[in-house]
Amino acid sequence: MRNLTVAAAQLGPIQRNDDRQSVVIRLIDLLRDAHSKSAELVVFPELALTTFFPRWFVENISEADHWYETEMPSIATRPLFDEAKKLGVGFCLGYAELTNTGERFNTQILVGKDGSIIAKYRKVHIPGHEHHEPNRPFQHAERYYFKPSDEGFGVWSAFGGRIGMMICNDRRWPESYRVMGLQGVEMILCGYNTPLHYVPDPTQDVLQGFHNALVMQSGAYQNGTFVVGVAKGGIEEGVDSLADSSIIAPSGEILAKTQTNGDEVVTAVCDLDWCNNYKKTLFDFDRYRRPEVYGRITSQRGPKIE
Ligand code: CDT
Repeated sequence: MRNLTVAAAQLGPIQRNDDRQSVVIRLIDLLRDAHSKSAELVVFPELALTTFFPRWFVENISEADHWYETEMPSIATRPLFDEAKKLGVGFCLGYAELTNTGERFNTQILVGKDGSIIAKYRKVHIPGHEHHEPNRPFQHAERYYFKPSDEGFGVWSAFGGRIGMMICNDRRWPESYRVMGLQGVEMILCGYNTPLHYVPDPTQDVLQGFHNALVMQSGAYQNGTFVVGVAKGGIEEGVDSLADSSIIAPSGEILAKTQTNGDEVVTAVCDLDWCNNYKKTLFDFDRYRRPEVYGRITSQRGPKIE
């Protein structure tokens, strides 16, 4: 047995005027709650320090600079790092990153029990649109605010296992899980902000919870890995977002799920050896995969009808 107790630390909404200090106080409260439930690793959502600012468009992107972090830990987040180190718990945190060369990424970090940054992941699949779409009830201009990362999906030896990261829309793409599966991933950490109203096709609105569970449970099962999906849910600046944070086993079963759409912690004891029940049987990649017939997956982007 290789037990790792993980916490999904869901956030309720962060409004536009909530400053970093007030958000960090909430994160520390969640961290303490998770620690009291024996968590060793606490997973926070995507863009966990600010409101989901891509819902607004600004003509000059530098007007949005204040939503981004230029260093980590920053002055505002230092107390979270200090508290985690004091308690001896690791955490995973999503935030907007502005690099010193002016690049903007949707980023998530993995922090060890000693407070040091083990790994950084930058979102690969950037959804939404790049230009202002004034007819929408709200914008989803992630493609304006974030550059898609070319660094891909890493997996790191940490917390006694093989840990990978992805962010929100990445969870809808089977390639995200598989690239990590091929590096022996045992637990994937994923923060998300998912508006319940999908403007391009509102027929999907009532299916948001179903689709969220569908992709993460399938990805877990098909790659023999735990998946920890963590929401920023509730009504943020008038936009209602999915909660349903969950911890999913390599069997595809949900081990723990939040019940509210506010700040809430759920935990599960994850035996990482459970992954081998799948990795060494049905999904023994070395034995059963056929990469020689999967060429189209990496050689083309969209469908080619011949
Ligand atoms: N944050 C994020 O990636 N959200 C998307 C919303 C749908 S695309 C407008 C998601 O896949 O949940």
